[in-house]
Amino acid sequence: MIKAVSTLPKPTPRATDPAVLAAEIVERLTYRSGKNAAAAKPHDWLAAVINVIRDRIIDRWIASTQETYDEGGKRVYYLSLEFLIGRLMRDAVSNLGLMDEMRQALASLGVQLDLIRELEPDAALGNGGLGRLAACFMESMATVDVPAYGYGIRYVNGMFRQEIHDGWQIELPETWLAHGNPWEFERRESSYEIGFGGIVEPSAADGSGDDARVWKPGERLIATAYDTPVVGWRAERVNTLRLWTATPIDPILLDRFNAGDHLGALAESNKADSLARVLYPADSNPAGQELRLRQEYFFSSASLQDIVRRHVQYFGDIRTLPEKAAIQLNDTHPAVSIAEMMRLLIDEHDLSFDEAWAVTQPTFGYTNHTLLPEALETWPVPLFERLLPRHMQLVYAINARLLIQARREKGMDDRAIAAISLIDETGERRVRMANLAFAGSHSVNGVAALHTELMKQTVFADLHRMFPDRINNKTNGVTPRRWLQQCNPELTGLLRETIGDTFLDDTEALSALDAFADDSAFQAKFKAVKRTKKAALSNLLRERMGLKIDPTALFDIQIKRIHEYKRQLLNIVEAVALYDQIRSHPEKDWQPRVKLFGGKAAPSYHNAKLIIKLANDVARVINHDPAVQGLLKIVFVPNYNVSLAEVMMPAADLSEQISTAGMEASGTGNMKFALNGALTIGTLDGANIEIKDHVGDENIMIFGLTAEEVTAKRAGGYNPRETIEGSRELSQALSAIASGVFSPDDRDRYRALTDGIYDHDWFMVAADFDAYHTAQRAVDSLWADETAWYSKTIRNTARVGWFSSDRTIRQYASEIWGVLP
Ligand code: B1H
Ligand code: IMP
Repeated sequence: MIKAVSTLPKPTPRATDPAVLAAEIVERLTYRSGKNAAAAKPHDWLAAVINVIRDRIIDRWIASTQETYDEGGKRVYYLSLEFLIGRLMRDAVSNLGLMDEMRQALASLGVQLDLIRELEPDAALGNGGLGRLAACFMESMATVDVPAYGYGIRYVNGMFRQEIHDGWQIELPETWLAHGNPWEFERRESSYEIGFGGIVEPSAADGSGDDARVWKPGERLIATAYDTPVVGWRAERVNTLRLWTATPIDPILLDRFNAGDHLGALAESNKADSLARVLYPADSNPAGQELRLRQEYFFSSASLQDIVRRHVQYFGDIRTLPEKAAIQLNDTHPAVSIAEMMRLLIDEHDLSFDEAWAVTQPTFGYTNHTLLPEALETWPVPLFERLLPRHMQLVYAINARLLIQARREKGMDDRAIAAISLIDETGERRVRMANLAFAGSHSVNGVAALHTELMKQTVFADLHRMFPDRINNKTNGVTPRRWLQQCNPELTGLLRETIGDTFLDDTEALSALDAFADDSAFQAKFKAVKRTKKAALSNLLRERMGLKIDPTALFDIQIKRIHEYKRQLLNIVEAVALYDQIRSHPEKDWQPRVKLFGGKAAPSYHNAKLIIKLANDVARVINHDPAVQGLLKIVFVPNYNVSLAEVMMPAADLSEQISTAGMEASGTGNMKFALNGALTIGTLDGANIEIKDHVGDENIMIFGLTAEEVTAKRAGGYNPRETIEGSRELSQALSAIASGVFSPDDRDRYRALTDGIYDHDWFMVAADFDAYHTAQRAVDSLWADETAWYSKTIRNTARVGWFSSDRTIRQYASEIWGVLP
């Protein structure tokens, strides 16, 4: 049918000099968009540029894929319900090393790269840290030359767009695919049937002794792959991000249509469309709806069918899977994969249960990202059984073996057995996805040292006793390409002229900068870069919000999902206290400060939405009070996303990382700020602790209770009311908020919020207030001493190179996946 590949003509690899790029851009404009340069709109230029860049990527993509096949080595599969990518154009151009060439090419056509760049929509297929981590990992796996595939869902509507109306969050659909997606390629040949519901029958073969069953799903639909190339630094390797869409088997039921049932004829089609359509916008607290479980199974099944098909096709024997594939579960969202793998091996590949387990367990790894009890995913047994009857059987079978083994262990009592069980029997019976993921994986990792320690002590204590070698730590990292080079070319330029280019390939080489921390000439340059980035943010705020912000003020930034444990409330209450003090003591040497907030609240999270409203209410009052003399400004920046982060991270002087100790698994924003020369004010939580260890105690502002102290306080005797009454600043600030000073239109708006602090203060806002307030005043004093300030911020940039996701991925590769490049 097709001639031998070797006899076919080969495409000529694309040239990269500016003249060729410019000519090709014009060619694409003409023959793809049907426009000449005079008629071309900025979005036409963007489309042409992406097209031209894409060709260069494809050359490398095909070469990388071929290499992986030729070498027949082990592949990594990263399964994640979220990939929070952002824009791709600058990333691709920069990693191909064509930034200057492309700029020149466009300039010769009278077009500015930075203007058309901003027209590209963000691919926002994720909520926050977990999704962005997956995106950083994809880039780093390509960079450190790990053959890897990301697997996820091609949501038509990713993370919602946030507008602020009268201080309240409004959610609007984000339509990133509205004008097509030039980065993706549909792969019609890679499509799989996915079933739900129905019945399970004994194996047709014989029956007794055979572990196989026949699952006859009541519903079926098709998963089809869309591939996006992921370019590593210097384009050494280009990996694949494979996202699934759902389509009906019968797009229209013609018999129904012809019978006049026009809506019913489309029922199947609508059902399939809605399955993979919307990202659940809940960060940290899983939505327990049926559609969510369907999404999880849909993408898990499609991905595993693809992985198994590829393995059998190229290696023949499914039993060798653990040698050729490492499957990493990004939290429990794909944990049903453990049962699905067992089903594929037993029912479709004729392995016995024990043989299947011997293939499954060494293949999977599971990463835990949170210990919050409300965040641990469980599914009601009746729902699980109705949707996935065969998987329910397999979960019981896995559980039976697990619990029999547990019984044999020394010192396992009924309580321990109940905690280890895959089924939670405390109330309505539920399937515990974390226990399933733990049991079915050879490695279970946390994302920062403290978090991993707490995994062993709390949620997984009993499983850890049974499998003491399974839990390990892999502290998170961020890609220095997007989070330094691309978002801060000014700082990158300064670093290159100061310490050379080594750090571009080895972020830890930034340590050479330490020698310049006290050099006044270098400090002046570092400060000038920071000023440029602050001016850029000020401009953005003027354009988007009509605000006038003084770029010489201290930029104090808290940007992350709005969550009580992240304690935006602590920050706002402290701002109110500061406001009081400025008014009472206008004669003091106050340092001008702008407090910036950004972040989305889950639509159903009442208190988080109230905190957004409070930030806006407080901003309105403070920003308009002449008594403040512009010394304090509060800004809530709407629609925080990856692209906004790329502007805000480099503009920060102070990074707010103030979660209740023990509750933030890692944090990754903390790393991005420090890398760009911001000082951290933070608690001993998540990766803050390791950041402190790297930058040194004197270069970070640590305050507040430790995780241990939080636990002890909660265990007994904490009386928040007493604490509040013992702090004049705190009690005044809370009374002002509670009594309606900031909400004259609805005086009781914040009553429940403040009552929560008085009554139980679960998140230790009152307990940590004085320490936080004191640390903030120390920040003021330090800011007043410019030399001291910049020597510390420079040391932050110099010493956080270890938090590169290249380092993290190398650790996963050697210690979990066994694919050391
Ligand atoms: C993190 C989540 C999360 N932890 C449930 N858990 C979700 C949980 O849609 N859901 O149901 C979505 C997300 N996200 C974050 O992961 C941690 O809070 C951060 O501390 C951590 O830095 C990040 C990456 O490891
Ligand atoms: P898969 O790995 O079989 O899913 O194929 C995905 C893509 O990899 C295909 O669309 C091809 O572009 C490429 N591919 C598949 N098989 C080979 C091969 O044997 N050599 C090189 N590339 C391949």
